[in-house]
Amino acid sequence: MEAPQLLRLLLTTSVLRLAQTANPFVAQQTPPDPCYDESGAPRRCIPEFVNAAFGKEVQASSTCGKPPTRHCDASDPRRAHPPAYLTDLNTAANMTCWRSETLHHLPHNVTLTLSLGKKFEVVYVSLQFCSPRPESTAIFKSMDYGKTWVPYQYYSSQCRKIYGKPSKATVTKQNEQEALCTDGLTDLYPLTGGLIAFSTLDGRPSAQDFDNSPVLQDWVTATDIRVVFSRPHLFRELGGREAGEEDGGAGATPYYYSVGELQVGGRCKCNGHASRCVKDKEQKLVCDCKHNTEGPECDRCKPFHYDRPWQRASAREANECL
Ligand SMILES: [Ca+2]
Repeated sequence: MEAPQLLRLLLTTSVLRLAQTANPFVAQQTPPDPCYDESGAPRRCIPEFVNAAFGKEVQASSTCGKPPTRHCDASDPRRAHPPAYLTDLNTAANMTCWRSETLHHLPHNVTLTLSLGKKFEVVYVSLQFCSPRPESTAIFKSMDYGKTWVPYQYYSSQCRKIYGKPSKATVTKQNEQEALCTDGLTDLYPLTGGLIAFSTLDGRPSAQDFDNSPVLQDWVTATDIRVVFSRPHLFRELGGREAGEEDGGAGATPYYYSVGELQVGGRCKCNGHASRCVKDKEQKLVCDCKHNTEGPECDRCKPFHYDRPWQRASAREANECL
C-alpha cells in the first residue's frame, strides 16, 4: 500500500470513530430529568432516600484501645473498635463495633457526633448496640453545623429524674417541635443486638400534611446528629451479683458502651427543587438545583428570576422561580 492511501485509510477510520462518539442516539439515552414532566413543565423532585450516616466520620468522646487493654487495642486492626465502625458496611456474618473506654465512675457521658455535611431531612435515627442498651440516652440535632443543638428524643427508665421530662406525653399541634422522653427501648435485654430507633415524624399530627407544615419541615431538618449515652445499666441489675457494692460503691462497677451501627435515614434537603445532591468543586455536598433556583438547598431564586418570591415545591405546585 502506498503512503497516501494508507494516510487516507487512517483518516477515514478516525473520522468514523469520531462519528461514533458523537452518536446522537447515545445522547438520547440519558434518563429524563425528574424535575420536569414529559411536556417540560416543572414539577417537584426530591433526592433518593439514603442512610446519610454511611461512610461518614463520627467523633466519639471516648474510644477504647489507647492504651491497649485485654479486649481492645487501637493499634491492632484485629482488636480495634474505632468510631469508623459506626458507619461502615456491616455484613450479617461480621458486625463491626465501636466501643468506648471502660468507664469506672458515674456519671460519665459518652457522646457520638456525626456531621452530615449539609442539611438533610431526617426520617429516622437508629442505633444497633453490641453492648447492652444504655439506661438513659439522648438524641440531639443541629441545624447550623454544630453551633447550637436542640433535643430530638430522650430514652430513659427514669425520664423525670434524668431529663426532667414526663415519660408519658403526647404531641399536639401546639408542641410539634418538642422532644419527648420514653421508657421504651431502655431494657437491659437483649444484652447484645438491641436497637434504639427514633422516627422524627412518628405521632406528630401535622405529619399527614407535611407539605403545609413549616414547623415539621423545620423539625426534620438537620446538619448534624449527636447521641449522648448518659447512664448505663449497672451490672448489679443483672441479678444482684455485685449487690455488695450498693452502698458507697455506686458507680464503681466498670462498664462500657458499644455500638455496631449508627444510621440516619433521610433525604438530602433541596426543598423539592433537585432530584440529587452532588459534590461541588470543594468536595462539599450540594443540591443539583433546577427550577431556576440556587443555593446549597435550592433555597433562593437565581439572579434575573425574582418575579415572585422563592417557595418550596409541593406535591401540587413546583413553585419554580420566574
Ligand atoms: Ca459497624
